[in-house]
Amino acid sequence: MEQLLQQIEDIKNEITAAEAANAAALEEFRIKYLGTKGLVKQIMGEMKNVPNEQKKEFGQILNAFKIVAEEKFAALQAGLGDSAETDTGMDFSLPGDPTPVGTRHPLNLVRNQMVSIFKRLGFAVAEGPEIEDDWHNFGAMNLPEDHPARDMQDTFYVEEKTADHSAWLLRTHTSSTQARVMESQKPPIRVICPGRVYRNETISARAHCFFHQVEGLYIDENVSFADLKQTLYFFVQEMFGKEVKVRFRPSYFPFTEPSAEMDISCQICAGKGCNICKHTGWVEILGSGMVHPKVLENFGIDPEKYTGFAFGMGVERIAQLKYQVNDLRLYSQNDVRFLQQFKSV
Ligand code: 2U9
Repeated sequence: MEQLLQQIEDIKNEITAAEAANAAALEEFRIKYLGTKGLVKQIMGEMKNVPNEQKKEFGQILNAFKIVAEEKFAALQAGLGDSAETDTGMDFSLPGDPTPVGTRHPLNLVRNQMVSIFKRLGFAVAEGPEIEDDWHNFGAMNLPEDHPARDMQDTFYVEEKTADHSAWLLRTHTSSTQARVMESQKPPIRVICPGRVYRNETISARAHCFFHQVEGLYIDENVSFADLKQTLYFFVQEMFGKEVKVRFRPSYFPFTEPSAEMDISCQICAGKGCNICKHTGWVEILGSGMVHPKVLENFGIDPEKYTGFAFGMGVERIAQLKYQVNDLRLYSQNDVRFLQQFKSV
């Protein structure tokens, strides 16, 4: 006990005599005496060795000791002045430059939401290459050799067509990825393919040379058009809310038969009529249909045994309806005034 009191007295004297010419010396003082492994903490730790009847008295001595160290630190700090300027001439007390926090791109937000809805229905997610060959993009999808979509005016070709009609191109839909899934898997197949696709269009508010799709494919025994309708109805209810109404219109795609386009009640005017729905109360959001038997045959799948449905939709279109984005160019201009609006989404 005697020895401990003498030690405290010595340290107190050391503290009283201490000086700090700069911020570094001040920090050294703090670490030596007040830090988590500092002398004040060390001495405090001796409390457990003090006999019970002396604990009260020793506690008071310890407290006074701690206050001496703290007050000296405050005095040294005050002595250095407000700026806490160091030898390096840098003022660490100045507030830092704010780092702007980025936001998720609206197309990523909507794509993620779409993917998560279909995942809940048991769809797997597949991604594939953006540079494709003629077969996976067109041939396998039952697009005839003279189909206008294959025209240079509609498709970006990376390489000229060769004599055997093979060519490299930028995929015009993500169906090419579904083709790759069908090549490597046997039914049942339940997959969605999100991704960027390219079309040779003049850029305007309503058209762009690239956009994003989510396509879906479900092949199994006894898959019916009723399954297609219910799946897509579930999707729009999750995406736009339970109040949404749907209608199907007959359509034509080379890769599906029968084919249908789906409209939903206009989310902007709740079906009353506005510019977005051209005063019809309905807006088209996707194309769909039963997979054409020829497409199944292309992958060695027996159309007598298996049936399937497929659908495709544009992510930009869904985002437009959800967030009222009326110019496609906004998605790729990287204007922070546009992007920051999706901060809290
Ligand atoms: C396989 C078989 C069939 C995918 C489908 C559509 C209908 C469709 C468009 C919607 C708007 C493209 O983004 S968009 O311009 N898509 O209308 N897509 S059925 O059909 C498939 C896919 C894969 C093996």
